[in-house]
This record gives sequence, C-alpha cells and structure tokens, in this order.
Amino acid sequence: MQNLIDEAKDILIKNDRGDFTVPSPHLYPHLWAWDSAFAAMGWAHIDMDRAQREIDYLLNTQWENGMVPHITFDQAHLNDYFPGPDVWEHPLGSTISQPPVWAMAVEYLFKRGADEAWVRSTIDKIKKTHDFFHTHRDPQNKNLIAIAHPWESGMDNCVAWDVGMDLVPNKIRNELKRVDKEKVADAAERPTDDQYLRYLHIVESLVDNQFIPTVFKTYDPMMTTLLVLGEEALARVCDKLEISTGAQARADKMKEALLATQTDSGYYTYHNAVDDKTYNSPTLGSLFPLLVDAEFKTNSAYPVLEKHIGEFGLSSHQIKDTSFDEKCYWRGPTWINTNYLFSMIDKRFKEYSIDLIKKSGFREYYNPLNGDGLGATQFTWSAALFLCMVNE
Ligand code: 9WN
Repeated sequence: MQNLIDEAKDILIKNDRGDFTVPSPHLYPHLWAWDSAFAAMGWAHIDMDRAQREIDYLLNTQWENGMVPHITFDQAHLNDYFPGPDVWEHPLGSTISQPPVWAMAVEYLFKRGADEAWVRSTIDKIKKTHDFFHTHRDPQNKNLIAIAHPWESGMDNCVAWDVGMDLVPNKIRNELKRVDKEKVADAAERPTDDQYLRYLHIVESLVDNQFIPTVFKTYDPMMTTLLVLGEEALARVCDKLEISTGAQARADKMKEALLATQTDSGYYTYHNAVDDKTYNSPTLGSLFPLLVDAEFKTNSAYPVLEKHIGEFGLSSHQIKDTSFDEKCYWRGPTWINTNYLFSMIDKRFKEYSIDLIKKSGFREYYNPLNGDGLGATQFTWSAALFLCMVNE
C-alpha cells in the first residue's frame, strides 16, 4: 500500500503546474474545474498550503456572474488540446461550468486544518458560484439544475444526454481538429466525431446567444445533487465560522424538488427543457439523489445501485441495459470520483477503488467487468481521491 500512496503523491507532484494541477499531462493539459477541487483534496494529504493555492487559483477564474469556467487554459499548451480559445471565442477558458464540488473541497480542507482566515476568504466566491447555477441554470424555475452542455456535467457522453443531443445539429462553422483520439490506446474509449460535432455546435450557439443556453438544456439529477451537497457543505462551514448564508435553505428547497422527481423504476428523472420532455435513463447520474437522502437505505433507488455493480465496481451505466458499453467513457466505465462520492453512503466503493488501483494503476476510468485501466494514465483525481480514501 505504501508504494501506491507514494505513487499517488508523485502523480500530483508531476501534474502540478504551480497553482493548479492538470488532470493528466498528455490528454488534459489545462485546468479543469471539478478535477482541480478533487486535486485540492488530495493535496491536503501532502501540503495544505498547496491545497489552498489550488482552490484560490480555481476560484480566481470566476466570471463576474459567478461562473467558474470548466476549463482555464494554460497558454503554453494551447496546441495540445481541442477545442481551444478560437472555438470558445474566449481567450482564458471555456464558457460553461462543471459540477460545483469546490465547497465540498473547502470543507474537506477546513476539517484537516486549513487556515481559518483562508477558509473565510473563500466563502463569498463559493456562494457566488452557487448563485450562478441558481440564476443561470434553472431555465424553468424548478429549483433543479439544467446543464448547458454535456461537458458541463463532467459526464460528457453519458447515455442520458443522447435525448438532448439528438436535437442538436451536427454542423459547425469551426473545423473539427480532435487531438484526443490519438492520445488513448483505443479511440473507442472516447466520444464519437458525431458527438463532438454536436458538442461544438452547442459551444458556437452559446457564443451566438450571449451564453444563454438554447439548443441544449437538460435538467440533471447529478448536477442538482452536487449543488445540494455543495450548499450543505457551505452551510456547515459557515455555521462553524458564524457567518449566515442561507445555504441550507437553498439546499432544502432543491432537495425537496429533486427527491420528487423519482419514478417507479427507482431512478430519478432527467428533463429536457428544449422540448419540455421528462424521461428516465438508467445512468449512475440518475441515482445520485441517494447521496442527499437521509433515508437512503429505504429509498427504492438504493437496491437499483446493485444493477450498476460489476465485478470491479460501480458502473456509470446500468450493466444489463442495451446502451451499456464497458469501455466507452461515461457510458459504462467505472470512475474513481463517482466511487468516492458513493463511498459516502456505501464503504464498498472505497474497497472497489483501492482494488482497481492495485490492479490497474491510477487511470482515468476502468472497465467495470474486468478491471482493465482505460483512458488517460497518471490521472490526477484517481490519485488524489485514493489519498483521501486511504486516509479516512
Ligand atoms: C471535456 C478532465 C475532464 C473531466 C471530465 C471528463 C473529460 C473533457 C474531455 O475530462 O472531459 O471537458 O476532453 O473529454 O469527462 O469529467 O473533468 O479530466
């Protein structure tokens, strides 16, 4: 085990760019927002000052409207990742966000001795980033969160997005210049070109519409859950600091709306705000509300989790469903960050993660049926969250 702990630390150190940590040096050479928050949690087990710096840099990427961009470019590596500033039509980063796990990260650091004055200095920014989601990502005022792009969810090609993506034209004005496919062992582990054309169409349409989502807006139970968890983490931190924020009240309102979206299948629904249709998709994302249900053990979604467990862990898609693909990104593989989040209610997922890492190293994702490592190598959040799991 000590070897793996050393290796995990070494990955963070190698992926360190001073103020932020790249998810993986080859495939992802910039800052990604939720990766950075997970990295900070890992840094807390190596160097607390460095962990705090990660969060500071991340929160300083915030726009005036509160949005933390999902990518902030490393200007020295613009040719190593597509799409870059010319496609986003923004010099610094992307124009969408990612799951708001930064409050969770700040609470994690606070519990492990982060400087109180520093924690205080993050509160307003975090509140503002949460406000961004409430204000700009709830187009039908449901107290739920709708993503503006599959990339915003962090689960890029999740089967649940197929419904909304079908309505997005696969036509773009930019040129498709993918560099990612050459950087993995098998291009079948990545989204298809057709999906990329639609991803870029959405990016172009955001530019054309003052960043107001139009062609793609899908209410996502995972995104809402992570904002509830974020607001709850913020509320606990603020309680300790004796600051009032209203975060718990916002969390309660969303939680009520979220838990009401469950169907008889146990899964929580998605809702496409473009054509106003509600639908089910047997994804791990649609079981996320379990994480905010105090009575999760009696929730009918809890036994459904078993349908997502292969010999090697928690699959991003129901294993027996016809859309399940054991190798393709968010359409089946196991990810260490989702394992980590579900380990909050079921310790088995911590054990699965440690076993996977022992078998296949710190990969981006894993085949849930045979444990093979897939996607990028030296993957930051796998290393960072491993450090969290072995220290808990
Ligand atoms: C697009 C960096 C990111 C993660 C996402 C993951 C993947 C990017 C890509 O990599 O997305 O944002 O190029 O595929 O899906 O969750 O944050 O690790």
